[in-house]
Amino acid sequence: MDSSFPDFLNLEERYTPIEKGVRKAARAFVQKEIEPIIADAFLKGEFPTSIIPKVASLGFLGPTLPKKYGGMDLGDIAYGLMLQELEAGDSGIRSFVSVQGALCMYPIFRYGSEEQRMRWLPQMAKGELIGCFGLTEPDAGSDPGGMSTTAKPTEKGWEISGRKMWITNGTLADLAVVWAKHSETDEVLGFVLEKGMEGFSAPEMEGKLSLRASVTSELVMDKVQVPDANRLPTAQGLGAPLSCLTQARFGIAWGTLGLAIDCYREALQYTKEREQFGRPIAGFQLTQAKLVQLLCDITGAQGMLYHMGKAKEAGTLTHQQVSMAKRVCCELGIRAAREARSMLGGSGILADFHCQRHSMNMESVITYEGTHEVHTLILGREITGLNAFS
Ligand code: TGC
Ligand code: FAD
Repeated sequence: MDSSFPDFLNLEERYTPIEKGVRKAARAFVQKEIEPIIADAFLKGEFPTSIIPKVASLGFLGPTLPKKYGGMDLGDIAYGLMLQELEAGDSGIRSFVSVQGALCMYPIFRYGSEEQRMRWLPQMAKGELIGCFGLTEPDAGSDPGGMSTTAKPTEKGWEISGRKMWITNGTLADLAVVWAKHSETDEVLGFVLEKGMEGFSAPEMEGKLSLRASVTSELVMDKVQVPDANRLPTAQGLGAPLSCLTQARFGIAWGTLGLAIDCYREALQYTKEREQFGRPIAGFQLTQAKLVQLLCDITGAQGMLYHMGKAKEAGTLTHQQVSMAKRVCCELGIRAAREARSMLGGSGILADFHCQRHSMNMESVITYEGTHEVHTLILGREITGLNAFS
C-alpha cells in the first residue's frame, strides 16, 4: 500500500531531518516486521515477543529520555511520528512501546532516585527488562483515587497488598510500577515490584475481542515485601500517576492519528480498484464524501498534534490540552476504522485487511488512558470551572 498521505498543511517542510528519519525507520520497521505477521498474531491472540529486540535496537523504548539512561534524547514530535507509524501497524505494538517508555521508564526517570534510574533504565531501553504500569483496579478504573491497594510500612520497607487489572504487558513484565495508598495516611505512593517477589503474580486475562496482539493481565499482590529501595521517592499523591498518563496520552493521540491514516489509505486504494456498476466505487459521490471527511479530519488532527508537539517541547503543554488531543484523535481513529470498513464492503471484515482489526483495537484505545467521557469531563471542568467528578 502507498505509504504517503496528502500534505495539505505543508507540514513536510516543517519536520526536521531527525523527525523524518525516525518516521522513516518506524515505517520501514512496520512494513518489514509487523505487517507480515500481525493478522496472524491478532487472530491467535498473541503479542509477538520476537519484535522486542528489534524495537529496542531501533531505540524506540524510552526514546525521549537522556542518552545517559539509554534514551535518544528525542524531541516530542519525532516521538509522536514514531508512534504514528507503529499504531498504523497495530495498536498492540504501539501499546507495548507506550507502556514501556511512557508508563514504566518515565515514572522511574521522573520520580526515581539516580540509583534507581541507573539500576533499571538502561536495561529497559535495551528491551532486556520489560515493564508495566499498575494503576487500574477491579473497583477503581476511571476513578483511580478510589484504589484499595495498600502499602503498609514495615521495619525493612513496605508490605503491599491488593489487585490491579487490565495491565498491559503485565505477564511479560520483569518490573511493575505499582500505585498504592499508604495504609496510614492514604497518600498515593509509587513502587517498583519485581518478578519473583513472594506473593506477587501476574496472570494473563483471557477472552479479549480487542487489542488481541497485546498482553493484558491482572497483578495480584498478597503481602508482597518490598524494600524501601524500590519505592519511587518523589512520587507523592495521585498527581504522580496522572502525570505519567499525560505522557502516554500524548503518544496515544499521535498513534491513533496513524491508525486513521492507515484506514484512509486502505480505503482509498481499495475503492479505486474495486468496481461496481461498471466503474471504481471511488468515483461515487458518497464514497468521495467519506474519503474527504477523513482527509479533512486527519489533516486537522495533524495540525493540532504538530502544535501540541511544539508546545510539549517548549514545556508549555497542559494536561487538559493532552486530554483534548487524546479525545479528538481516538474519536477520529474509531470513526476512520468504521468508515474504511464500510468502504471495503464485506472484504472489510477480513483479517487480510487492516480496518476491522483497527476498529476492534480502537474500542480499547478509546477506553484506556481515560475514557472518552472522562476526557470530555476534564475539558468540561476546564471551560466551566465546575467539577463534574465530585
Ligand atoms: P484531580 O483532583 O483532578 O487531580 C489530582 C491531582 O493530580 C493533578 N492532575 C494531573 N497532573 C498531571 N497530569 C494529569 N493528567 C493530571 N490530572 C490531574 C491535579 O492537578 C491534582 O494535583 P494537586 O496538586 O492539585 O493535588 O483528581 P480526581 O481524583 O478528581 O481525578 C480526576 C480524573 C477523573 C481526571 C482522573 O482520575 C483521571 O484521569 N481518570 C482516568 C483514569 C485513567 O486514565 N486511567 C488510566 C490507567 S493506565 C492505562 O490505561 C494504560 S493503557 C496503556 C496502553 O496499553 O497503551
Ligand atoms: P469504568 O471506570 O467503570 O467506566 C465504565 C463507563 O462509565 C465508561 O463509559 C466511563 O466513561 C463511564 N464513566 C465512569 N465515570 C464516569 C463519570 N464520572 N461520568 C460519566 N461517565 C463515567 N490500566 C492500567 O492501570 N494499566 C494498563 O496498562 C492498562 N492497560 C489497559 C489495556 C486494555 C486493553 C484495557 C481495556 C484497559 C487498560 N487499562 C489499564 C485500564 C483502563 O485505563 C480502564 O479500563 C479505564 O480507565 C476505564 O476504567 P474501567 O474499565 O474500570 O471503566
